[in-house]
Amino acid sequence: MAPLQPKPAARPLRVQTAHLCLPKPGERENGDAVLVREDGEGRSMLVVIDALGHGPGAAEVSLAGTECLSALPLDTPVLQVMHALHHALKGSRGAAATVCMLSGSRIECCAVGNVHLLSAGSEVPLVLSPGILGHQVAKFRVSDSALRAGARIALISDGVSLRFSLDQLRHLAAAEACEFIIRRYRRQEDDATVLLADFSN
Ligand SMILES: [Mn+2]
Repeated sequence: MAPLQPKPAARPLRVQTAHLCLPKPGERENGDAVLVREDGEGRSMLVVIDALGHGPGAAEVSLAGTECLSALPLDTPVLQVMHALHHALKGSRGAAATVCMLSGSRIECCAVGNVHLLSAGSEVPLVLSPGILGHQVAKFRVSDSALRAGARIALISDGVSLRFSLDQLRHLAAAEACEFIIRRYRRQEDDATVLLADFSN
């Protein structure tokens, strides 16, 4: 029998990101962290980690998380990525995190805890998984969907209120939109992060 022909790969979308990640006012160290990795060939990883609490203890945990994720190949399925992160944070105070693995125009996401994902221009039907990475996660819910050129997604830690929509910020470039969101919607009692990614042909 002739071997199955591999499906022709969809032309990868280009991704452009911007982010702001700020410690709680009065703290020097940040328990939130952002990781953006790209291989230049259509694969990328977008992450926001929010370690429980804030200050130096939380910063240590988010650093352990980004170190773990930095070492993984970019073709790792998101479920495996989350298991690796869960394992790496065992024994720590724990964290919430949302991870997106992009390949071509596909986006696979998983979120444990409340780092929210917003999308505009494409549906990313991500359901947050209850639990704490490093402690207990009953079930990792994964979403797998296609992005169109012109789509924008945002990962937002709970130090930022969600009383805005990406649609209302459509006219702003990613970096300006991040600044606008932080200036208007940042909460003062926690570390605050917004990561925006714009997709184009
Ligand atoms: Mn938080």
